[in-house]
Amino acid sequence: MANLEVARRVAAQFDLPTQPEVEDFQGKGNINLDALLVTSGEKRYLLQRINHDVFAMPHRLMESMIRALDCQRAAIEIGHPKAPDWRVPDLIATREGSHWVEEGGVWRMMGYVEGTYSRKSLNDFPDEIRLDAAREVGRGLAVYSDMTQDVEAAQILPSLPGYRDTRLYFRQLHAALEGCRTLEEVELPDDPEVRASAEPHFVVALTPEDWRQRRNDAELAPLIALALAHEAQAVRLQELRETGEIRQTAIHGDTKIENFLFDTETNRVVSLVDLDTIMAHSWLADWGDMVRSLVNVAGEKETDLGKVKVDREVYAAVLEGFLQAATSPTPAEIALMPKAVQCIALELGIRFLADYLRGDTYFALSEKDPRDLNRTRAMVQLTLFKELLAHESEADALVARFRR
Ligand code: GN1
Ligand code: MG
Repeated sequence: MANLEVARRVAAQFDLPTQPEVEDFQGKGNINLDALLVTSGEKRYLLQRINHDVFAMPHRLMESMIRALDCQRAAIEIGHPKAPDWRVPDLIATREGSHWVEEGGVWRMMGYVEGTYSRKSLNDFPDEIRLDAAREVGRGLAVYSDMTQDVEAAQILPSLPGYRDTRLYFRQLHAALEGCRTLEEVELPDDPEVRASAEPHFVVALTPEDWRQRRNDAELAPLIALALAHEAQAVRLQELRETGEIRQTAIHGDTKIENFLFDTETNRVVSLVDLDTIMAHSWLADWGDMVRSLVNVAGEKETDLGKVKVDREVYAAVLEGFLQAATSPTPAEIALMPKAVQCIALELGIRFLADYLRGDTYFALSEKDPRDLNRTRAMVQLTLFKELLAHESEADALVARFRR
């Protein structure tokens, strides 16, 4: 982590009204751990250093992000009918007119979207608005996707090659399960960019003893077996994209609940933030990621697996909110909505699992985190996957009910 001194020096290079004050930001994500809240004059800003260990191409990330911001702004200017209250965060330029500062990595600053809040779980909402919030998140994704539909998927250069590449994640899981310690032992991807960004996450970074202990964990065994038994199903979404049966658009790439901003007054979703992972993929990935995060009201770090369930009412509400507002999904894509949720829960489950087994190289732990955090996260997502399988026919019926 960069220290506060560095952050202050970086903050001072942005074009702000007065000498900025810098403090740690509480709402950081799992990847960009250098996140600071900056106050200057009356306004607040978010300063972040893009984690170079994960995002090897931060300039591409910034380019795609700027495109998505510009597209949303353009949609608002022409009066997008579904989003009278949509808010787009400002990207703050430096005094030299650049969009970022390079100092031990790439730093960017965004205006803080005032008058909004975000939550890590639907359980954090008062009961009486919980289902409205789920509906709102569904509507919010549909609106965001509409507004950014002019971002051409073909022009987006991946900021994180290999991200949401289910096949690659399974290869990494197999390498971690086998305890591979050198790149010679693993099946690396052919694409040189994907290889460069994925390589560090193919080999075990634990002592042989620690690895053995994690690998022989009896509680993990049934979940590992479940994941491996569904490998072919998980890769299905990817295959359908490759054959063109489902379309590729520029998706958001990280649509968990905490990236949706709610208006403090109206409790409507008015923004979708964290534009680090814009990429060519199917909107079904955004849908799946959003739903797997919403229906598990216990959250991503629950240690009591008995609490990890599919909240039926929430599933119905988010589906209704999304399908009522979405304009572009094809019938073939709509039919895949329940499967897509399963795919993303399983995919995320094996990403956490592989990372735990090899020694937390990707989802790095901060000093405050428990040492087995990625084990917990893996167990939550894989348990959720199991619950989603059991809920599939109900989900299919809901899709049939809400599709127009
Ligand atoms: C990571 O860093 P954050 O919290 O925005 C991850 C997502 C996962 C999410 C799970 C680039 O997002 O894919 O769904 O954690 N982002 C990346 O909490 O890997
Ligand atoms: Mg993110």
